Amino acid sequence: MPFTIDSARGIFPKTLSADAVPATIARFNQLSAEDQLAWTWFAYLEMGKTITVAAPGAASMQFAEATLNQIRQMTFSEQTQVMCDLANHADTPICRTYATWSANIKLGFWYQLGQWMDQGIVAPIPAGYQLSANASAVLQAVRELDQGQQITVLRSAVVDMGFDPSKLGDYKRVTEPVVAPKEVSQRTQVTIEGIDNPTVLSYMDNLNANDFGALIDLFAPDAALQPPFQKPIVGRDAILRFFNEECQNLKLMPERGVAEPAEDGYTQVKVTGKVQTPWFGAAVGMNMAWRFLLNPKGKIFFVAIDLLASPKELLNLVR
Ligand code: 45D
Repeated sequence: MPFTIDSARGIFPKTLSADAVPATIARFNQLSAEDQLAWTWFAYLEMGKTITVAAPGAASMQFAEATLNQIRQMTFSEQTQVMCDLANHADTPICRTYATWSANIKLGFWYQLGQWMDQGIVAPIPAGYQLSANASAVLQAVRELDQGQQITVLRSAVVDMGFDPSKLGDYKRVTEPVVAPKEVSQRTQVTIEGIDNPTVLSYMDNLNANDFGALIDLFAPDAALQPPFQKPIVGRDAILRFFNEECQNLKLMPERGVAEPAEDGYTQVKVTGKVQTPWFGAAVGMNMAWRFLLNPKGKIFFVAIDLLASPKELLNLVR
């Protein structure tokens, strides 16, 4: 039977992903809006003790500027209301605007609000705010995660806020401009112990170079890419859009892998290693796996990217 996207998702089934991340996010989503905001504030403060967010590029802020300035002019109680509305997915103009933003713009927006809360320009979390027992338990749960998992929980808290984009109807997505691919002289080449497959090596090198044109050429027309804890993104157009919107300036540092023939002339490849996001740079190396299924022509039919349960998983290449 030929592979389908659904069956491809099951390659290398022994890969242990960080289930604690969706579990923590589900618990976070059960909290009240006030608790969610306070929780995020405390989690962010705690993280700041060990890792700092790199100031985002000017670009991501510029697109949120009008909304940020609008909030800056408000009274403290209006500001608190806006933040609660965002956590409540309310139907307000600001929540609708928020829903049109790419993940990076949402992160840049909250990064700025966080700075302003710190400086007293935006309503802070009230001194002495008591988290509910549930929220404290969720905070304890996030403390027990590794840093790569912590920043993933925080990112998802931010990305899921605002009005539900699927209820917006037709709208224009607001995203950062696409950066130019790196000059050939600036590019680096990965080496992966156990892997000489040219498609897999080019995938890593083109993503590191922000060369999404060359990258998408490695994919079959009916391909799918499955980001951590998400459903597969299907088709080259949708994958290319995802690369342009969410994958700029990532640093992939694959370490080792295994390649072997699969049914019908396909090849399955698992690679493990680290990934850095521009938000935290070298301060946070996320432990990741890539599970590729290449078609007989050597094009990517499917690739899943998993956040791993523990560093031990970096050595797990069993089928
Ligand atoms: O509510 O091969 C306050 C793919 C309090 C592509 C706040 C990939 C109130 C293919 C603190 C102000 C992309 C899949 C909020 C590879 C409040 C591929 C603010 C993987 C919200 C490898 C909070 C890429 C703030 C990966 C400012 C895995 C929070 C990328 C900021 C992962 C949180 C990137 C930030 C991650 C989180 C980035 C900046 C996990 C950033 C996380």
